[in-house]
Amino acid sequence: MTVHMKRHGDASDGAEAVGGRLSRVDGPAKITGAAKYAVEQQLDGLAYAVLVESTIAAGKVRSIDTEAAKAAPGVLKVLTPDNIPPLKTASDWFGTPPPDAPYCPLARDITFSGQHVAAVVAESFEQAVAAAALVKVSYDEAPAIVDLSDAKAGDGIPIDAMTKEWGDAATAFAAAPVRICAAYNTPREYQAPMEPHGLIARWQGDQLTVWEPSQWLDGMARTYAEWFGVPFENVRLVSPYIGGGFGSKALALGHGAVAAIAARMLERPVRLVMTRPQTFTGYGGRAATRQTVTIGADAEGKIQSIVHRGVNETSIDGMWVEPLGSVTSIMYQTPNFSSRQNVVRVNSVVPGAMRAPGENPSAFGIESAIDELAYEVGIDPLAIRLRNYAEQDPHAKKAWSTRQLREAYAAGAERFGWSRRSPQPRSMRDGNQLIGWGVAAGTYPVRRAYGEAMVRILADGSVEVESSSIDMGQGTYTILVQTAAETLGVPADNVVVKLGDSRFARAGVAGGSRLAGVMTGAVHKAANAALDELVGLAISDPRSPFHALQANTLVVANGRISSPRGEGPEISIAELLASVGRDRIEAKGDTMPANSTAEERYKNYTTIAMALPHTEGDYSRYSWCAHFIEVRVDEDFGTVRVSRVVSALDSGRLYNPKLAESQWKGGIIMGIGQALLEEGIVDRRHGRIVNNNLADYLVPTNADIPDIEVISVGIPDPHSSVLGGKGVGELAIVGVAPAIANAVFHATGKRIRDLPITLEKLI
Ligand code: MCN
Ligand code: MOS
Repeated sequence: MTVHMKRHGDASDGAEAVGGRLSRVDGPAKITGAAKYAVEQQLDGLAYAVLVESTIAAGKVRSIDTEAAKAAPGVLKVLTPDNIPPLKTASDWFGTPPPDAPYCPLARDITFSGQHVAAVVAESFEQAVAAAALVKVSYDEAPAIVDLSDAKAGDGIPIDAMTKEWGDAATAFAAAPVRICAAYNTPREYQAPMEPHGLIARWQGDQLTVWEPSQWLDGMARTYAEWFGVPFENVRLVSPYIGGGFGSKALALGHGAVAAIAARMLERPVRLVMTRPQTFTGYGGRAATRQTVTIGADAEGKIQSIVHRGVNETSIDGMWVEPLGSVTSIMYQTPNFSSRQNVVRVNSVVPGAMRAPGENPSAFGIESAIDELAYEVGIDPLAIRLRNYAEQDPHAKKAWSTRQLREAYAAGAERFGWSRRSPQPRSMRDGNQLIGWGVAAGTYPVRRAYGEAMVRILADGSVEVESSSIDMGQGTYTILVQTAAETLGVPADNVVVKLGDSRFARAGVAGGSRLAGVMTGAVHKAANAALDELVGLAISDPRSPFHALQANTLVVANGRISSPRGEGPEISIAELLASVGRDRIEAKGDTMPANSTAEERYKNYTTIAMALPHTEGDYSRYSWCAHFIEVRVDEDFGTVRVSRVVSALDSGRLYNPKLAESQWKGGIIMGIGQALLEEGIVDRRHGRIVNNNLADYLVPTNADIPDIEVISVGIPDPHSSVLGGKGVGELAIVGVAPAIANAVFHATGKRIRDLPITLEKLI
């Protein structure tokens, strides 16, 4: 019997072109285990490092007793702040020149519980774990500010750059006939990627190779290079597969510095993998936030004024701003607006990026508040959104590049059956279950940057694409296969995309949902350059059967070249290359302005300083979505289950609808977790995260997730990217939590303004 393994979605159904539903080309490698993740590299002489962390949240390390650890079997080195070489401070992700100060990834001054204070390196992982338990650290403990609700926390530091104001919001609010004022809280949340952070670092002379899961190889390579004072070119990052990042794997972190220092000191490759609990303190999750949203409206629900005040936590010595006014300032038309934000320092690791930082908690505030306004005025929550629809960007005062939000409301409402909703809270039920229907909108800016790619047409007619960009599950490999296949006119099976090595053509961060737009543009450009060269050879080389034909009469399709007018033969790309004596065509293409300097190019790939503002020029660019969600609340137990989700989304043109839908569903699932389950709980005595593992920090499982329906309402947006797409990866999480909170209100009559919506808040 012959078994044909046909790739699902092939040329016959148009799946291979941009916009087709080609299945993930990296899928088989992942399913069969052939995909090698960073720390799975087998290297000769590998040593294993294990971190020792502070057990207090504030104070000083008085002493570290390493004697017992050093004497333990297999131990090669015990690293403390006293015996490791100082590094240089690296520049931040804007590329701001760093202070001329040493950087030490092992701390003497403790600002949070779980801070790295020492590390043990041994011949085996087990020996390192055993010896790490023997390191004795004594402290002088100081009082800690455990979180935002701590009496010592104070009002914090105003972040003036976050202030957005127009009109006179206070006066307009005072004069408004209908007023809403409510406070909304979101807790600490964690990215919880399936693959924990970790790396293998190896030095060969002054050359450093780092195998590490990374959303940004070139940015992280820059940081390693700056820490160790070696040229950028000396650092190679390798990260072909990544088990999820969700924002947490974009930057080089302290544990990476520890591993690289150990590798240099021992002159051996060193592997360091975080334990799951360490992933809750080794880097930051989403900052806890507090917001007050005040809306003044007329009796018909037309908004006159919005006043927004936000606070997010940051660490004692680091700065993280979670822009809470981001959605508040653009979602609805308002003549008067004021948004301000403070940050409060608490004894925590510096918070970080987690899927749609800023927009996500911001939408919880404004999209809950607009729902409250709807009930106050007595109109439908969908109708009030349409009544206050922003026809242009109310803050930037520019036209939207594209905004299919009205279409999203219409398509989602129709599919969900919104018109059958009974408006009164507690008016829909199924036996013991109260049923609630909620709606909320979401948005995320289109972040843009320049990209670069290498495209090679090889002697056998196959195509190779190389880029130091990455695929952490979003689908980069697949959409770049589609882009190259379509642009060059070859079958997708003939295209191999290589990612995840900083030796390849440079790439910026896979963050802010920008990579797909950036990289499809770059590959399109490089592939076009390769195609031009191929066709040029075909008509100019005397050995070519197409010699002296017009370039624009040649057609390359399905890997074959022909003249539609029947002049000359139809031959394969391989045959053409053979006829002209070439073994490859190679074209590097980028979307940078032609006169860009080497320094600008370096900056473009290694910092975010060259990113193009989403309100650049005449347009304001955002992706949009509307979520319609049904919940069932058990009247006796207060348990909430999401039973139905219909979301309509505008991400512009989709490069691959199958993958975009999967991204959107992933975002919605994370949003369900945020609404109902996720909360980092701080031990008030020790400032520790209590639920620092996946048994206690709950993320949704299959049983928590109903059927989710996603509908694309986007149209190509030429202002957002080369191929017309807008961002996909982060959009769909935005608005899910408020849609659920709004549905819970509709079901129960209880407004929960404090995430997550757990049963004790409903009783
Ligand atoms: N896509 C599309 N059409 C578009 C845009 C995108 O079909 N117009 C599809 C493509 O399959 C593309 C994917 O959506 O690969 C994501 O594209 P994009 O929105 O540009 O986002 P990035 O590639 O920059 O990915 C980063 C983004 C972010 S910032 C987070 S956080 C996040 C996310 O992607 N983390 C993820 N999605 C994730 N998905 C997985 N599986 N794991 C993560 O850690
Ligand atoms: Mo995504 S949080 O911008 O990596």
